[in-house]
Amino acid sequence: MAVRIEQNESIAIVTMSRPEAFNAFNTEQLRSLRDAVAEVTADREVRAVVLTGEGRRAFASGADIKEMSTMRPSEGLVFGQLGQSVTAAIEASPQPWIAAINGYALGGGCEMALACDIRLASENAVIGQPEVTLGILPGWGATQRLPRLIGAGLASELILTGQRLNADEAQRVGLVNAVYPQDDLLPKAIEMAKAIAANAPLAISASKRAILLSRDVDLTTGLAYEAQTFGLLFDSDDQKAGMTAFLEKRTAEFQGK
Ligand code: CO8
Repeated sequence: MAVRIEQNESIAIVTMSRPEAFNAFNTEQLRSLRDAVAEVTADREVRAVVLTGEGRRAFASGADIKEMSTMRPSEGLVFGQLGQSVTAAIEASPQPWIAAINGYALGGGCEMALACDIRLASENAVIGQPEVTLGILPGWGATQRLPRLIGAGLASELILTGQRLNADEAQRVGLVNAVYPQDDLLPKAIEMAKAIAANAPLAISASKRAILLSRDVDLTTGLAYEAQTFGLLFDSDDQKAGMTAFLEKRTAEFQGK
């Protein structure tokens, strides 16, 4: 199976598995990831998702260079749109996604991580956008998401030089939040996912949406959206459950309603 989904309590772990090519995305692998994203997104039992790569060396080494090497413009467009539909689906998912970057995250691999809400890395991670060294540009969102994450100057340097960052450099520029030894990465990502999953699901997905919106709108519009959403959450059972539990000095059980 090219993309595996495992359930761990209310967490889904999605593993991109094409180890013979460092988990590179050919069309089949992209479709498998698209289907996996759709499956976990539709599963109301899943409250947070960890995305990682098979093995100890790669998260994903990017789009499949062999498959791309013979593409004509129309095929490149379709391939680009397919990859963009996956990154868009990760962002549109109500659950937060944590990328556990366990090795190479290059090109499209980095772009999948950029579509996630939070990025953690192993000490051996190598992250970059080497597309211009291949005569193309990042096609699954890095020209748009990377500048929004780390600023236009640093994003330009990474994309235009094709330079690869090690884990510490990636953390320094804010591309990843934390760096762990390889064996600790997945447990740490799962721990963070479970901490998120213990919170109110509607509040989590509303927060995710508002944070994503902050990239695209001015402050006044964003604050108006925040206030509207804040008000709407008072119509949820979870708001009553959370505040009642606080007042009764116990832990809340959230139903996502
Ligand atoms: N595509 C296809 N095969 C790959 C890829 C890849 N991206 N990466 C690795 N492989 C394969 C190798 O060809 C090799 O296969 P084989 O054993 O059959 O020769 C196998 O994986 C192992 O690779 P290496 O022998 O090269 O292993 P190393 O440890 O020496 O190096 C690296 C590992 C550093 C990951 C190296 O393989 C590498 O640099 N790979 C390419 C990384 C890259 O440039 N990625 C960006 C690709 S472009 C992209 O992602 C664009 C996204 C947007 C597309 C939009 C389309 C319109």
